Amino acid sequence: MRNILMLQPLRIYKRWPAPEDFTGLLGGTPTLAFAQLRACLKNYQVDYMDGTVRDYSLAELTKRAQDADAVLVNAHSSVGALNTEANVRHLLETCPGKPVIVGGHHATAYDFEWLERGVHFVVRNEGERTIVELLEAVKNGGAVDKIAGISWQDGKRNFHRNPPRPLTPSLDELPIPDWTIYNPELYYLPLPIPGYSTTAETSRGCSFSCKFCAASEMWSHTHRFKSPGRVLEELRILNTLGFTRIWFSDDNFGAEPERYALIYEGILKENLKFNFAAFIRSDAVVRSPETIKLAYRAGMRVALLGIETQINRLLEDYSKSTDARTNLKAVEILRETGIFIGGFMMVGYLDETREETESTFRAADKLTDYPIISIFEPRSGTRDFTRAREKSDLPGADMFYHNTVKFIPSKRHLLREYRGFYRRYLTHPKQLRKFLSGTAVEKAWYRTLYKNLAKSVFSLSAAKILHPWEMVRDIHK
Ligand code: B12
Repeated sequence: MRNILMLQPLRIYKRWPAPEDFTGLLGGTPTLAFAQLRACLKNYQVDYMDGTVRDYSLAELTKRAQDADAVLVNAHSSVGALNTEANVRHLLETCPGKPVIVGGHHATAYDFEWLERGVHFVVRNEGERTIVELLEAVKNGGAVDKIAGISWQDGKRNFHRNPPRPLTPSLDELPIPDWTIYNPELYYLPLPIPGYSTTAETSRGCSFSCKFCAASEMWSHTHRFKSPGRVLEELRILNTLGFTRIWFSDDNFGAEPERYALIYEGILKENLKFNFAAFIRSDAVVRSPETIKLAYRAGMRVALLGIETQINRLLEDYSKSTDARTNLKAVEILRETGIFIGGFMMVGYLDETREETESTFRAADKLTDYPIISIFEPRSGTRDFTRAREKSDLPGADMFYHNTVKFIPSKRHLLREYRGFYRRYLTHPKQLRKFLSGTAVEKAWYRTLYKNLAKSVFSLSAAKILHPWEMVRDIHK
């Protein structure tokens, strides 16, 4: 076995008039997972397809899967699960017997559900060492029952969950991701610097325990950092390859300001050229305003700030370990520094009142340069999933799928308000001003947003018009 197909599933189901994946409106970034896994699998020929940034036909998927000895599929989220499943079914039908291996956040949370849907192996949690052992075993027809971190089915369709694999103690031990598997022309981040866009990572996990967060569960609430030297080594390679716009995948970027100050100083000293966006907590911003200023000089242009709400009762209920005052302070610091705030906000939390929801919509408008509002969804594995299930307040039995149209029953009415908010927001003259004559980041951000929104709205098909807002099958051939 020498050839592998790495697959970011095709969008067989699409939604209209707005796409199901709102973040996708702001450009395209690859998952880092495949660059990282590819670096561990140097002895294999790797083909890569990313259905989030290109429309491939199913015939092309069949052909490329048939040419491979195994197919590795990224199962990322409940929102993407329907597409991922459609891809998997297609592979199983057109390439019988070909090993189909899924991994990622969603696959980890729903391993047996994926086995039920026919995949042969699920790689849970961290994939680097597991995939090497698994492919070796598959190649040699060896036993898989001792491979830590996989779930699998035997010939009689009995499902097995092997013990978990301990996390790699130091991220510096991982090979440098191989970004050359991505066609850089296909990706785009709305940042003003010229050059290619991609994803990189300085740390993995988060030691906080927000009740709604599935990501920190994935890494058992640990937070591991790459050393500043290692991060700089990766950044040097990225610049050499022409990548200048970086989306850091870290769930809690900048958590230890001293460490990040060394990275920013290194970027400046070595004259590396970047603009970057990162997910950052308010308390990390407030802890060291000086480091934020340094971050700006090193290229931080967008902070994806986890504000959620300005209601302290709710912040406490989430176990967010921060408060409204810290959020406000963080916004002040970022604004003063000139960093664009993509503010993550959440409405529709379990027992949130209407007044609280309205206040969060108002705060979203006030505290962010662009509000990224989610209607609360209880994700499997989180404490909130258990809470919602106890109250029978789940939109779907197990949340394997989530279509961003159906929310928890007690908050279904919010969808109208949510759409109304964005309709008003996106047509408000102040946004149009940013689009036409804002700062360089504002222009890049709003132009990308409006262009992609228009593309989505005009991607009409009979099925979409008949079932607006639902996921409809879009490509068949
Ligand atoms: C980049 C990114 C995106 C990009 C690109 C996604 C893509 N093309 O895959 C975009 C912007 C498109 C995106 C969109 C969304 N995303 Co996103 N995204 C991320 C982000 C920030 C980084 C992913 C990454 O590169 N991580 C770094 C790599 C190294 O880690 P990893 O992905 O976990 O991969 C490791 C293992 O999981 C495993 N692995 C992963 N895949 C595979 C596959 C195989 C075969 C194997 C063997 C192993 C394996 O091995 C890797 C190395 O150990 C993560 C947050 C995060 N920190 O991971 C969220 C995250 C994955 N996204 C999330 C969500 C919810 C979404 C959206 C639903 C958001 C929205 N409401 O619009 C959409 C859904 C898109 C869709 N249609 O599915 C959640 C998923 C949570 C969950 N359990 O459901 C996360 C965890 C963010 C969060 N904190 O909530 N996303």
